[in-house]
Amino acid sequence: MKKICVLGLGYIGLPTAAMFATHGFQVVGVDVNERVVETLNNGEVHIHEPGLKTLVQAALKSGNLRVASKPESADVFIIAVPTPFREGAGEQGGKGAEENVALQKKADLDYVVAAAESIVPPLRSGNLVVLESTVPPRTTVEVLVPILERSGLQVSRDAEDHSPQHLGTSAPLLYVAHCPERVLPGRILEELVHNDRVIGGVDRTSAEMAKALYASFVEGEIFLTDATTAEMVKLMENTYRDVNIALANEFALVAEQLGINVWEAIELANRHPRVNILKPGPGVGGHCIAVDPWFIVQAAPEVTPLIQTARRVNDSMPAHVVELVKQALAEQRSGDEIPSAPLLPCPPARIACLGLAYKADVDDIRESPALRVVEGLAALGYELRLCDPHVNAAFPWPLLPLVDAVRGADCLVLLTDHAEFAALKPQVVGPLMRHRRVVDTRGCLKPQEWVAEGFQVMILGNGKAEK
Ligand code: SAJ
Repeated sequence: MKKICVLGLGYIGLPTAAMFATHGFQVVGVDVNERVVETLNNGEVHIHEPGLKTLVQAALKSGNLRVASKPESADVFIIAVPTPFREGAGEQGGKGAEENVALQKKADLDYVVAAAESIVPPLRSGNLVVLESTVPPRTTVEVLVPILERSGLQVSRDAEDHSPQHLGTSAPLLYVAHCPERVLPGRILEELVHNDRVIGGVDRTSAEMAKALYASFVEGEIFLTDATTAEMVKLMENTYRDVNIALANEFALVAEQLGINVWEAIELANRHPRVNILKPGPGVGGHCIAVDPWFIVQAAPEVTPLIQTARRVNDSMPAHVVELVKQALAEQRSGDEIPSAPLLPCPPARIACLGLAYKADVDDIRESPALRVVEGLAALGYELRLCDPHVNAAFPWPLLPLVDAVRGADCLVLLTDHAEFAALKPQVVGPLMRHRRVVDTRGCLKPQEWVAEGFQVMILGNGKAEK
């Protein structure tokens, strides 16, 4: 039985390890975080994802999946560690270029480098190393390969490579490929199996070996290319989505000024057979789409104004939501007795922020625009109550069950379209509130229902008054 060592037991590494273990491989899952190792060894799972706990428990029970804190010798190594970004000043070109990229964010490859270095000692001739982490173009060939070759083994570059460096070498070989993950949080297990995969080999043999491996459970098609193209494909997918969302957000801002409803307009525009505009919202979060476009920018800052602008448009949305909330609270209506503008004498307006996760029905708060909105509202002096039934984390403000978060509130701000929130009934929350105001940043409430219950309703991207 082939043995696979998976480095990084996060959102991608853990499901991948469990999937291989339930498809006939002996798998060692490695994580440097002792708490993750301990949790899994106790039969618990630290990530909320439909079906994952059952799959991991089955894999552990079968004996095919073991969890450890250090890598060990194997036939295949899969690196699935995070690649966060760090803020950095641009390094390229003249003064204009520097200004342009001054706020650029760059890939932090420390985890990838550390994972690669950790497998140098156990590497053996004939091993295949697969990088799944999303990385800037050329990372596989320029960063990963040189680290792996410190083992004394040479990375295979097919016989067609007649460069003097490789001609006649008899050093034992390693095979290296990039196989970017493409699964959607919330649907990871289903997409791991059914999505098509792109595999980029440092050479063709490496790509073919990786294909044979993934074909054990992937039912989608597997396409082969070179490693750098595979890196770029992955980044292009997420950048395409980011730019599309930025366009939707820009349309939302225009719609607010022009007095039209962007949600209605997008729905109608999408009836065109070749148009598919995504949804506006409070911004783009998560560990992928808000991060990956910067990896392309970092590789080519001078020729990526569109990608950079899209990032900035999406990053500007939380501040826009704060403005909407201020406006909603500034509109005094008959029956309003308390000061609702920020920083007025006590009591300040009380806001219930519904949703902290970066998107619906997940527990992940990484890069979540909801948190930026919460911080912006807090900075204005509002009294905040937070609610997110999926999230369990510490915040400087109380994280409460829905009823407690809503009780006594002067305004609800819906930040994440979790199913629980989309199904909220104004008849239920209205009587608990001090004032009936709601700001919907996801366009998921039915405004007429709320207006009928006496709510003042504000919807991001809707410039039409809801009456
Ligand atoms: N969002 C909008 N409007 C939309 C769609 C999304 O504002 O119409 C926001 C979401 O609320 C969220 C963010 O964008 O804050 C990203 O959510 P998402 O569901 O679009 O994507 P992710 O980050 O959960 O997963 C993406 C996926 N990539 C693509 O769809 C091209 C997934 O397939 C990738 O595997 C994943 O990134 C990754 O790991 O790279």
